[in-house]
Amino acid sequence: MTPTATAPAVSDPTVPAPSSGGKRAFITGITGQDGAYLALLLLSKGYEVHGGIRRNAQPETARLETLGILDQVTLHNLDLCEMTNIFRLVQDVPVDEFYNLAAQSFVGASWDQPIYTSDVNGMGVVRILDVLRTLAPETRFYQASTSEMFGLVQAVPQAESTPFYPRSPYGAAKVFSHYITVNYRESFGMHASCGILFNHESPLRGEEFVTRKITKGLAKIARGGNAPIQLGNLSARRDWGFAGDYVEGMWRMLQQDTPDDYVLATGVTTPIRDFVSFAAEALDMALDWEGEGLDEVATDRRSGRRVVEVNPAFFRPAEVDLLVGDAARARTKLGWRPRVDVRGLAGMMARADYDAVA
Ligand code: NAP
Ligand code: G4F
Repeated sequence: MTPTATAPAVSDPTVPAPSSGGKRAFITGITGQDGAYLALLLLSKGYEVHGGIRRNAQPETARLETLGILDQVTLHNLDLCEMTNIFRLVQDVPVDEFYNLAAQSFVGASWDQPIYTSDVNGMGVVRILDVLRTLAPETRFYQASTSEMFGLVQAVPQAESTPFYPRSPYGAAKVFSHYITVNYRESFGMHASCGILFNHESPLRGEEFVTRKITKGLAKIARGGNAPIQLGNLSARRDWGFAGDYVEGMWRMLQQDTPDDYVLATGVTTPIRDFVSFAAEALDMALDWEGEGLDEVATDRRSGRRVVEVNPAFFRPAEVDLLVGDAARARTKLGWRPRVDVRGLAGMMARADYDAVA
């Protein structure tokens, strides 16, 4: 099938080896937030970009379309639960770099789907690693590890050497995939690196994540809606950066002579409550916070409208209260630095949602 702007190209025939000029990369999870930004980055660097897409009645290509690159990437059917998909893919599409971004990525859902989450986020990774070591051991591999592995944090800030203490089935599965990647590197000499990424967001963020839920909810209110945003734990703190900056760090990891693990983070941690206020400011709202616990609310001083209410339905069985990362290794060895701070990020997302609601 030929790639078009409307129908994803799902290519099954064998793809010849890359030409001597540019590199070729494969991205699992190319339809997600990070996958779309990484594809854009690699295309800008002259890569031939291939990616995995799950068979769906309605293929999820909206982010690739938004970035204007759907017709520049080649998509292949791939589900990480299906070993045969991975085997055929690695056999048929030789690549220089393989970025594994696919995951059941929503922490909250991982308590409802712990086995599925463990299969995709844990076993899915060892499936890829074992096929690569068998068929294409020279391929450079990136694993999407996460600050969620630190969970009940054992040190502040968190660096590569900080012990893990995951607090969700998602985090536990990611600890497995992190260590199995390290193990394949050490056992088989593979060029396999893990990026321990702290939260990174963008206008392409999934709407179930708290930042996007906030900016979309605020945009609707700013456009005249009257439904307050229902949130859970307002006091949890996250180290939020911009996804576009973080994919640059992923790429830099695979350009190193020696594979390693790297934290990517801003080093600044912000409560959910403050993220709401920053995003509201960008839409000319000024929030007053009153009450405590389940009775806490935010009201827009200018319009008098209720903007946020607490809803216990969004509390989690176990919480990660404080994440803040130390990205010194990435700064020193990769020359990586985030360019967008949390206030700029909240404003960028709020304005994008405001424009989209119009
Ligand atoms: P995302 O937007 O939710 O994207 C996840 C991608 O994985 C989607 O393309 C999804 O495909 C795909 N996927 C899900 N299950 C799959 C399966 N069984 N087989 C193949 N593909 C599957 O997530 P993201 O924010 O871009 O995150 C990218 C990666 O980084 C994830 O591994 C996540 O756990 C990790 N991470 C994210 C952050 C963050 O703050 N964003 C921080 C640390 C680590 P569909 O489009 O079909 O659903
Ligand atoms: O936006 P969140 O759902 O992101 P979370 O759980 O930090 O996970 C994200 O970042 C991880 C990196 O640390 C990634 F590995 C993972 O894939 C994902 O990208 O929730 C952030 C915080 C939590 O403490 C949550 O309890 O926001 C709190 N929160 C409060 N109210 C809410 C809500 N979260 C969501 N999703 N929805 C709420 O209404």
